[in-house]
Amino acid sequence: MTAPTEPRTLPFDAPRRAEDEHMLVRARLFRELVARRRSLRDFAPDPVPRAVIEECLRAAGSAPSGANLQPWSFVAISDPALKQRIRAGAEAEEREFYSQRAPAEWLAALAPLGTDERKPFLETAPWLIAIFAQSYGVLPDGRKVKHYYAQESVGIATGILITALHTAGLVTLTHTPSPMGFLNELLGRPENERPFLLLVVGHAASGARVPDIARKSLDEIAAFR
Ligand code: IYR
Repeated sequence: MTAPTEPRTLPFDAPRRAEDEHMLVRARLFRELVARRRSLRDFAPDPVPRAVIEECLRAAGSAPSGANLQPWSFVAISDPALKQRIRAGAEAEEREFYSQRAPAEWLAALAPLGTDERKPFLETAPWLIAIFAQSYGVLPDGRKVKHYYAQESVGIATGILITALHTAGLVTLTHTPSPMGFLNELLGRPENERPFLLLVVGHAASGARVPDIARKSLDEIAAFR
């Protein structure tokens, strides 16, 4: 048995420690910012610079992940022909979902959102970001590397991505056409990548409306012991 090697370390670049009141102000400002995020289905066709998307993806790539294996891939799509094919693939699945696959209980849960099989926003929005979770990694020599907590890691990265895009002044829709296997085919993704979700990104159409739905209160979502 070989002796374990010490991990290499660096001094921690700690965030500046804030006074308690200042922390509370910052926490409140952040809460107010993120509370204004809404899932939107009515996008303007206006373009968004690629550099903004790149910065937000870098933010997503800073997420914590199992054993720091960073098991995510993001494919940012602005090509109109590709968006059209993704819309066609998604709508084909959604037609099946709404007319056959979805149990009545699921359709009832979706009723307040007013969703249906039509997904024009997949063509209207300037960017689609297809997010993939790598169930395992592949080394240059072809050997497979196990990934730990891939779903959790990609979920955290996606949360940071959504928050980064919102902070930049963009709107998003977390879209999950089901099943999403057609994304591997259209985007030429390898076997080890499973579609996680399709993020629709852009600006809101003028006069866009959102469902009148509420968020749970702190008491309903948290406990202190
Ligand atoms: N994928 C379908 C259905 C759908 C499912 C859930 I859960 C939602 O929160 C919203 C929609 C669609 O996109 O219409």
